[in-house]
Amino acid sequence: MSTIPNANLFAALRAAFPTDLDGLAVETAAGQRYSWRDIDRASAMLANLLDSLGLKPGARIAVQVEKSVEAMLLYLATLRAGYVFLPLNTAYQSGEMGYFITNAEPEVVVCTRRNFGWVGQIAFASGTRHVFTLDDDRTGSLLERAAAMSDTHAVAHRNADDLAAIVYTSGTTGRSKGAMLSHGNLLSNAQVLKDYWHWQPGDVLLHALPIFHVHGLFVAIHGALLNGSPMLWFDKFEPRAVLQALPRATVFMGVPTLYVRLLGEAGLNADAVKHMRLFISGSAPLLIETFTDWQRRTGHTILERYGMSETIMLTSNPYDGERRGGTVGFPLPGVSLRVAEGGEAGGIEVKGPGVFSGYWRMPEKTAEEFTADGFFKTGDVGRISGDGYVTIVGRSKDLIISGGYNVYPAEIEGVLNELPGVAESAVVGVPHPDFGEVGVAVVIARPGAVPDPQALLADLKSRLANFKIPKRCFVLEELPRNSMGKVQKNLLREQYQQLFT
Ligand code: MCA
Ligand code: AMP
Repeated sequence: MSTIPNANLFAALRAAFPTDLDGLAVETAAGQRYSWRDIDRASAMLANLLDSLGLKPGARIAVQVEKSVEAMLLYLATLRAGYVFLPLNTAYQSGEMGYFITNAEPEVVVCTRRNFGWVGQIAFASGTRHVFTLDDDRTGSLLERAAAMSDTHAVAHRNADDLAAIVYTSGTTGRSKGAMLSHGNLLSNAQVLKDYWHWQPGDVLLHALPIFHVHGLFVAIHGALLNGSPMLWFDKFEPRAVLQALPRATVFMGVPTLYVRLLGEAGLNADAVKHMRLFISGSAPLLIETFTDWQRRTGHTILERYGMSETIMLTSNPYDGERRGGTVGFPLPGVSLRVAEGGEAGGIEVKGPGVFSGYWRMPEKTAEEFTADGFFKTGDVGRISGDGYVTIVGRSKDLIISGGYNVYPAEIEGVLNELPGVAESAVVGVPHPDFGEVGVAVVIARPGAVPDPQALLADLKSRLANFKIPKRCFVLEELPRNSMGKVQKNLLREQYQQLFT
């Protein structure tokens, strides 16, 4: 028997389950209840199913399914069996999925029954041996096969630097890159946040974020499980239903759009949130108006934090001290954060136990993103106040964050430029009251062509995830350029600044 402690993240989460395994672990909005024993047994059955497939060590399990408790169980089972989880947003269309699957070469793909035809075709064509289905009503071949498996499973032994997940994230140019996250990256971050946010007995997390990305999958789920806290589970964010459930919760995590939509509910007041302990925001800048409106309406001060797929959480406003609006707080314990160029504001560079080991099969890209002394270049621009608060003032990367989802203009422009009648295009982000920021496309026609903006957007929608589609499209005579011939996106941004406000 190995004497080295098991660094598998699941082992730590399982060790934090309460002693009473019959207590409530998850309750869905539809009233379905799962005990801790259910979570343990079901993740064991799914882990045994994965083990029965004879997968290679390090095999990727790619999952594109709607949010459900079973989807979370599949994540936990993948950790438990020691394979590598690859979450994929259900909005991704076939071109996007084709790229992820050929790049990651998963041995197992799990998709919805509705998408089995096309996802299965892509997967089998790129060498995937097993394609299962899983729907959000607890049906599909994955659960049918798992039902025959044993409900006990010894957690696979993993080292801290063994891979646990690959999260795809786009770059300034080119295709998406898979950020490789280890058991050690994920567990160390979860442990730091448990202390920093004062997770405590009696906590209940209201979980209403998607679980395809770091915020909902890691920050939220690990937080609750590592504290042995139950979750009130919403497959979709419905502000009214969430508001009604808040009296039973103590912790809530959201992207700013969720707070904006909750503020739109007349019933949001101090009484409705009187049992709450903590509201956390991240993934996109929280406007100071939202921060102060929330304080005024509820008496609670939202705690804003900052992170990335490549690093998990990096900074947080304090639990006890001043939560300063417009800032993302202090570097978390163990995180070294500096501003490049030594000036007032500059590129944020970070080092710490949550920082990933590199991009999947892209050693050159990985090398480009790290400094000679081992700091990761985030692409965010920030400054640090005299008393240590970090403020994100902009981004050096050309990125739009819309409702907490990242949209890379280069990707949209690449697809737009291929459409009939389009000579060239530019996509910029402009302020939006609901999503914070949305994309606007500007297109230059080919000589003699008269492209219809609505038709272009409809065409884009069949090729890209819906949240990436610009909300408006304009056909112009020419793009503003500087003397070097570079498109001046700042001028386009200024021109369309007021479009939605
Ligand atoms: C939906 N739509 C959007 C977005 N979401 N448009 C722009 N940006 C969006 N984020 C559009 C759809 O394309 C559709 O348009 C219409 O809205 C309705 O779609 P539906 O899916 O019903 O929308 P919704 O349910 O109202 O979704 C809004 C949402 C969602 C709840 C705010 O976007 C969301 O859950 N966002 C959270 C993202 C998140 O978890 N990010 C964390 C990433 P049409 O009808 O024209 O098709 S992790 C991260 O960033 C780092 C690590 C960190 O620090 O956390
Ligand atoms: P992702 O690629 O999905 O991991 O998104 C990471 C990016 O989200 C960061 O590089 C930031 O630009 C942004 N981000 C996350 N949290 C915040 C925040 N609290 N304020 C501003 N930007 C944020």
